Amino acid sequence: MRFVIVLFAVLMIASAANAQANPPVSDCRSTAGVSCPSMKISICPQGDFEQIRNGCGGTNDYIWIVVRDIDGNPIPGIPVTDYWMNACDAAQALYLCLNPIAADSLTGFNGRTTFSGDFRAGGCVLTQGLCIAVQGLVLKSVYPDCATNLCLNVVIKGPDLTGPLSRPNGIVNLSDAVIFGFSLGKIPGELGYNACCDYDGDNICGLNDLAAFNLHYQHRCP
Ligand SMILES: [Ca+2]
Ligand SMILES: [Ca+2]
Repeated sequence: MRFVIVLFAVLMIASAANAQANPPVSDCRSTAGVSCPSMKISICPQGDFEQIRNGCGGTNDYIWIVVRDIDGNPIPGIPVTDYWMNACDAAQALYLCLNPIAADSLTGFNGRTTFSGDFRAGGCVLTQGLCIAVQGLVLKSVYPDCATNLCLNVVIKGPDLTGPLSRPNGIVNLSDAVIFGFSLGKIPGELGYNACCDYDGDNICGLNDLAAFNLHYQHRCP
């Protein structure tokens, strides 16, 4: 009998500790943002093109998130790989590698952390921005309505634009080179121009972009 009581007590303590360590995330009370008004990141599935910290022309930029529970209390200690981002517009959906983004740290006592490193994915998002998910929940906006996905003002470009299903597929290879080749030397308005191939944003798919494409050729998700 004594053993049963002790076991019960241990289970109750373990259960309470678990509940305290891991309250459920609220997709409505949590929120996120970008450190500059409009961010642009060129990405490669291998994670070795631009980093989020380079997204506003400098080296110190970031995406931030504050994770809260249903009561609005911050949730500290969220693991760094419990997140993903993708296009708000499903038609521009990215190909996400395993663990496509990692936070810079666990969420702090205020539920906050930042992202400034790699984004390992393929694809291109020119309009409507990115949504962000924590522990599988896509954040909603704006509290208390929370009727739509929260969309961060981020433009994504990169060399992996297509694959066997005419979608980005996490590898930069010949089919992507064909798309890039059509756009090379073109400016907006010209037949074949593809803004997704203008990585440096100077309104021409030019030699700088070609050099970057070549650098990432045959790269793939790790
Ligand atoms: Ca591809
Ligand atoms: Ca360019």
